[in-house]
Amino acid sequence: MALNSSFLDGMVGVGDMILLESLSEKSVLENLKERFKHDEIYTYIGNVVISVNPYKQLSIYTPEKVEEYRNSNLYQLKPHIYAVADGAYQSLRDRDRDQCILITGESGAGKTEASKLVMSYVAAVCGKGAEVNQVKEQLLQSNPVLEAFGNAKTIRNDNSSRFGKYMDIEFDFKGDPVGGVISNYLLEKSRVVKHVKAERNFHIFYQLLAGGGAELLGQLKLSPDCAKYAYLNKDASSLNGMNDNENFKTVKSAMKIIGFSDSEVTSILQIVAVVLKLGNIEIKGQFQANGMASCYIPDLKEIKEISSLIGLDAATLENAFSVRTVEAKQERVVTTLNASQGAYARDALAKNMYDRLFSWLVQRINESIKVSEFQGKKVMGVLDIYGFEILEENSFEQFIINYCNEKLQQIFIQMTLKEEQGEYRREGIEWTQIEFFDNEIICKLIEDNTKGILAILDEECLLPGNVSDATFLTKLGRQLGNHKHFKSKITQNAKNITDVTLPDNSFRIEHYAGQVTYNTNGFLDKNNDLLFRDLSQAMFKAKHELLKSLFPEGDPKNSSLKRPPTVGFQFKGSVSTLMKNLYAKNPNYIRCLKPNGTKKPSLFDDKLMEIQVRYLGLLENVRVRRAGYAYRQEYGSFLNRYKMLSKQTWPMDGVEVMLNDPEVNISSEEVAYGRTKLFIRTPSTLFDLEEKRRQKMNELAILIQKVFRGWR
Ligand code: AD9
Ligand code: MG
Repeated sequence: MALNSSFLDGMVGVGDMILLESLSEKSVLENLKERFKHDEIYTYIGNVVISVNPYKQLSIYTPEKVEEYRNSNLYQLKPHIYAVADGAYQSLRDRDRDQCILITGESGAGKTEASKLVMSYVAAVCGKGAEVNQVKEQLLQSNPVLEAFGNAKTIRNDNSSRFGKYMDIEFDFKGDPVGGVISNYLLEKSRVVKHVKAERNFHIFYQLLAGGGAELLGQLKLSPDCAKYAYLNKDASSLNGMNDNENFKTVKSAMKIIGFSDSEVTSILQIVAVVLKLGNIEIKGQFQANGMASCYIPDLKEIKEISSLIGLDAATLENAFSVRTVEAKQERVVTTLNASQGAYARDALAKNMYDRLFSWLVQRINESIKVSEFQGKKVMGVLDIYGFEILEENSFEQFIINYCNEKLQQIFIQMTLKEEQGEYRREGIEWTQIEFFDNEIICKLIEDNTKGILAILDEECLLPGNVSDATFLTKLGRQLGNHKHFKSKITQNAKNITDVTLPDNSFRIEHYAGQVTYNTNGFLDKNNDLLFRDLSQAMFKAKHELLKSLFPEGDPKNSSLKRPPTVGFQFKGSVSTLMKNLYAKNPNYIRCLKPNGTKKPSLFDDKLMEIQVRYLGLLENVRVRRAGYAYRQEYGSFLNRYKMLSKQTWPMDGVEVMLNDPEVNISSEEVAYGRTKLFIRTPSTLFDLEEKRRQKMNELAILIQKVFRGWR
């Protein structure tokens, strides 16, 4: 296969796995390993780029590199994420095709870094000028802000995204960025109140304490000492390689660039402070004279300080943690909360407050970067969503994260494997079917409208009366017990055990990426996500404008509002919108792999890599690309672009006539004629055509100049 020489020069292993001599899982892995050893972290499978996290800074992201890749063809230079970004950008600018960049891989594999590299590359190569530069800056600066509030140190990644992010960058007809829209998906808000020892809460808490300075912290009634806050884990409060103090400055400056006013920043930080202080409210139990359990707050210091920060009467706040009012059929019933219910209410308020603040931040950024209706729009979507997670203890959050990853895998399968094969079939091109694992069955197991796990969970959440995580699990066992990818177990003695080897109260899904056992404790609660009305009503009474706006359901006028949809239901809806959005665009894939589980540079853990290569379906991907054609285009647009290469197509039209012209000189092996499209087997053939076209254009330009001069 003839490829542009610069693509092969000095190449370690093969830059495109399509070129592997013998294809097997072993050869794919060895190729990645060999390249990784030489710091070649990028490798193609056709137009998909595989990226192996180097866990060290490489000098391959310099402005010179940007220049090198700018306007290059994918195969002209060494594989690089810039080449993919450039290909997507060129196609958007020159062919008016909306693009999406889909970045997948497990936690710590390098997705967020990849998304930032794509964004900074596009920012570097598109138009200049004060206005455009301001838009670019705003778009780029959304990253540090959202990372501060939405990322945290986990066991797997010191800067793990705990929310999903999809960003549409919008361009005008010239290809200059004019703005964007960010969508956020389910923040892991349980982290606000609880995280395992070796992990941390969201970065912003530590940044504020480390970088706030005496004056600001004084105003917020905070101490700089993390150990003083129950929601912060003092063991992991400082992180190697992460400077919370410096990062706080970066976040504040980013907010300014995006257009946050000083008073907005103050309001945001006040809410962050309130969340921290909520965690320090100690709630104790007691028994009332009538023998009923109730709770009280022995030390009112935090309550008073929170009240003064948010402009709320301290007694109202205190009361909201000790009673619950239920209104049913025009009757108000007030019940007292016991100590654990009081603590539950406190934590629920902290989680909700933070979560709503985060969503508000995204909306606020969107206000700054949104595009006016009149600017012509082409769109590049960048998806950076939490990676597949298998933890020791997996809960509702992992279930949702992994569901999302199933959907992304499905879109990958559909768009590359299925679609590729389907297209050959539709176009009547000879093709041998390739077997691959289709994860549709797992997606259905989770999201089917009636029999899916999410539907069963919702049904249980909406049922009145005696429902619990255990009744939910029993139902799962009963309805899904025979499913090939599902197993469950309540307790040793219960009915509906489908696998005795499972721990109690759990179910297991055989995901495309491996088996995951989910503990159902808390599933109903997390899916319901109900905040006691007393809490939202108290928050709505606050004078703090931003905080008040985060709890609209606390407005007495809204007291008859229907119950909000469940978390699972909302998530399924937003994932489905996302999928539609992605399907409508031309996909570009960056598949990130994690070389080891210890975040070490230069360590290639064969076993870990093998698992990822297998579940990402890389081998099938290579097989499909090898058997297939690298490039295809509809006859009409193909002819439009290249007809100038052959005299015979003037005036007679026809792709075949043109390609058979000895001057064009394309081997018949290289092309296949489908029903509506022409298929080209190898990229180098396309480069040939492009090069010839460029020469012709030059000749034409010279000719026009001559004619023009002749006229003068
Ligand atoms: V998660 O699902 O959000 O937990 P990601 O996003 O896949 O995960 P991330 O991009 O955050 O992982 O990368 C993890 C760490 O690997 C980064 O903080 C860097 O320290 C390191 N990394 C990733 N990509 C690169 C790279 N291209 N060059 C150098 C990198 N270091
Ligand atoms: Mg990330």
